[in-house]
Amino acid sequence: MEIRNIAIIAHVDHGKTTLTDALMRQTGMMGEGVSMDSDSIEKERGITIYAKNGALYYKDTKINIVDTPGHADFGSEVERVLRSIDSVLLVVDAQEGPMPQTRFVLKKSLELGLKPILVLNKIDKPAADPARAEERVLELFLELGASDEQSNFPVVYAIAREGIAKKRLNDESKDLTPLLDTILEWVPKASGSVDAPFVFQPFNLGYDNFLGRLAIGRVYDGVAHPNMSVSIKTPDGQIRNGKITRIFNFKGLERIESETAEAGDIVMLAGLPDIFIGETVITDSTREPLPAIAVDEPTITLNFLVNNSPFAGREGKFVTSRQLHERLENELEVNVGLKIDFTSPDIFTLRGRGELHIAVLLENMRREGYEMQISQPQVIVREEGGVKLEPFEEVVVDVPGEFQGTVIERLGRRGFQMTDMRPEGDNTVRITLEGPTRGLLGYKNQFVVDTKGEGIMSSRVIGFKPFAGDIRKRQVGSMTSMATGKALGFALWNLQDRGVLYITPATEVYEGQVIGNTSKGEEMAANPTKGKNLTNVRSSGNDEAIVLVPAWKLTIERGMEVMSDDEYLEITPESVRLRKKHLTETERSKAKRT
Ligand SMILES: Nc1nc2c(ncn2[C@@H]2O[C@H](COP(=O)(O)OP(=O)(O)OP(=O)(O)O)[C@@H](O)[C@H]2O)c(=O)[nH]1
Ligand SMILES: [Mg+2]
Repeated sequence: MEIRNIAIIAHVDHGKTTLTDALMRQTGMMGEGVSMDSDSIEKERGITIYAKNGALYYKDTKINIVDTPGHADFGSEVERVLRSIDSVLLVVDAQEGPMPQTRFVLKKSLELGLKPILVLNKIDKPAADPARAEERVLELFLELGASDEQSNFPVVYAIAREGIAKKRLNDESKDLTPLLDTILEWVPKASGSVDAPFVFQPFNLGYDNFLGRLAIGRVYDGVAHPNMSVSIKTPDGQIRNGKITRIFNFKGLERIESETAEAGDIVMLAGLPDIFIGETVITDSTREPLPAIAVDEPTITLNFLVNNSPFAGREGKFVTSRQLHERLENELEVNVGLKIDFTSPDIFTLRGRGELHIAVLLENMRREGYEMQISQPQVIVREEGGVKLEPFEEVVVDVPGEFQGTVIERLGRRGFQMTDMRPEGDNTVRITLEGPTRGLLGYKNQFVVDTKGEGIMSSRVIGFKPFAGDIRKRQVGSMTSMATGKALGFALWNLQDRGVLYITPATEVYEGQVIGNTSKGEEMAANPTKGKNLTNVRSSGNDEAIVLVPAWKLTIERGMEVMSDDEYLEITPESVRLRKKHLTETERSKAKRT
């Protein structure tokens, strides 16, 4: 059977997963209500976090599809997939046109010589403008130095959500057949010879409690069988031996145990406990290894420590340093963009690709029953030839015209310079800026406030550049509890004029816990447990009713954004609390003096 290998790439939310799901459903590989976004956090947030592969059968051809995440934090997931496939579906929202991550994933694809198929999706949106989007995509191809052949890409118009695709805008169509046919027409047949010695390279890792580490990758040549002895070569030529114990193929999202893995196919192999992404698995040990698969370096870092707050251990099942260490070691098995320094027994240093990248790990851990604390995320600064470098990002914002001034000014103070501005439909402008990642930490929430929730912002790291010097951020001041006990509505009512509260009445707090931030930016001690208890008053009518502004509930990401460097974020299965590193006023002033 012929095989075609493709990846679906795009900016976040442009419809990759919806399209993949629809392709799977049309070809009978997946039922209703099943999605490639199968992880619980993916389902909740509606975004893809992990690259996943599946396979479908169409007209006697097996099509392996890798669905990739669009969020910039997970860019390394995309990068390592691209080398192992033969073409990409570049999905672009017909209203938004190309966005920062479109550029990133297209650039990587073109560099590898891939010939993309353009899918202009969401043509059903009232403000969709497929012609303009197509023109912008072509501009982008040319700007990125695409060859003539690459710029001559086929275009398919789609409403992924309805499972419809067409080759011309005014064609009639009721399913995705036009897209499937375009794939067969344009994507080269998977190459490789079943008669040659076996060559395999993993682009993804999996883990199974019984089978251990699993390697997902492409068979370039040859055929593998269970219990076959192999050699594993690192990109720099070191060699070790191993044995493939079991083999799995894909059908839909399912893995199906198989007796063979053949040249051209994407498969999963068990039995190689120390295999890593980018290594080459071969039977002819004299063969040169395949080129390494590069993964972008981490850009932010934070400390990770045992929860030692007064409420530690109330909710979590796993709270010790040893348990955290073990869990993090396991994470490193599959989380390629993550680095951890375990040198100190109590404080681990995590380095990751962005706040969301790390927040997802923390969220997974709390759901599994872990408790922990983290310090404020910092960008990674490094030296090269005596020059101090820090990560820089490109930010693209779409905002209604009336907010453009505020956004440019606010980002300007955070070290960002505008590189482009153009109208984007009625009364919306698209502004492109460049500046240090450092200036962006803690900005997301401000952006929502500044644009009254109507702005869209996306960003991606563009590399390390010389340190941008001091930047002026608005410092958030903390409102810190000086008592331990239950928060009272009346006390909170008294405090709410001073800033934004993170807690609601009856929340248990401890001394040194940060219960809100102050609007003027000053540090403030408060007693949320003091005052008359108003429960009776509230139940007896409205005469003396107090009206509380809804609390700004902390989530892991919100916490990471507002916390200062003298604070920890405490994360447990049920709660996210912000606290001072030093819990009492006395300790804090002592710490300040030393
Ligand atoms: N109007 C419209 N909405 C669509 C269409 N296709 C997808 N969507 C919606 O767009 C949103 C994002 O879709 P996803 O498929 O999750 O996008 P994605 O590209 O996989 O997102 P990430 O993996 O997080 O980068 C969802 O709310 C979809 O329902 C379409 O053709 N028309
Ligand atoms: Mg997705």
